[in-house]
Amino acid sequence: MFSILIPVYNEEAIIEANTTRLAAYLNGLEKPYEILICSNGSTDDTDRLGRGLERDFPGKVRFFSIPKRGVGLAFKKAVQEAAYDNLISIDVDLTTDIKFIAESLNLLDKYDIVIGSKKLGEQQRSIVRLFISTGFIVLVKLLLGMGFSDYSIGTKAYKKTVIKDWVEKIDHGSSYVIELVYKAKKSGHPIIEIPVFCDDRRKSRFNIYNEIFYRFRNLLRLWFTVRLKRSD
Ligand SMILES: Nc1nc2c(ncn2[C@@H]2O[C@H](COP(=O)(O)OP(=O)(O)OP(=O)(O)O)[C@@H](O)[C@H]2O)c(=O)[nH]1
Ligand SMILES: [Mg+2]
Repeated sequence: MFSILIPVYNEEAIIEANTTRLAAYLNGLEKPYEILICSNGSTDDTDRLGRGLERDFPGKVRFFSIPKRGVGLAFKKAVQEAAYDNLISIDVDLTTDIKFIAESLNLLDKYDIVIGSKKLGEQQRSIVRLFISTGFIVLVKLLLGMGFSDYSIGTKAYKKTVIKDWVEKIDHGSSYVIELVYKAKKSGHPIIEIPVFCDDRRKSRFNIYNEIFYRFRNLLRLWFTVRLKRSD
């Protein structure tokens, strides 16, 4: 039993076809599931199409649209609404191999977080994005001593019972992944990282410069909080 969590923002071009493809794959796994799609008030036709998907896949697809911007808020809403303990987060572009879903589902029997890592697998992404994510991974290692190699929002799996209290306090943007992984690691929860294969050459929904500034600021904030606690 599992819940698939998908944040969407202005995805009218792909939301229908990709949700349909995903549902076909999930039906093949022969386990109860639900797909929770959450938009932050998209300005294109995403919300209308999302509600249509709810009607087309009754009991399987649920769609939410929340007015406040921020992918972290969409994640929080989906976690609060999820019916199952196994949560798997993926991007709607399905640019990362969806086999991650079956693999992570098995691993959630033993682990509380499964990190799908593009760096351990293979990735076709722009040089700029590769460079920025590598820089971020190095900084996380330096500042927090945490050596995982993918903190993007997609292809991550979580036990809801483990993260649900922390999720109430996560930030509004994409930094929630690092916050949750850090808290889980610090409290001794088993975490595993596995390779994923990604071919993502479309333009990102995130503004790359805002994202760099935002992620760096939040990483420093987390580092600072950790240091303050250590010197208590
Ligand atoms: N709800 C919501 N979803 C968002 C927002 N921004 C992006 N998304 C969704 O987040 C997912 C990932 O977005 P992408 O544009 O594919 O991100 P990416 O740059 O390829 O991601 P990386 O793997 O980090 O390189 C997609 O399903 C987007 O629709 C947002 O502000 N709110
Ligand atoms: Mg993408």
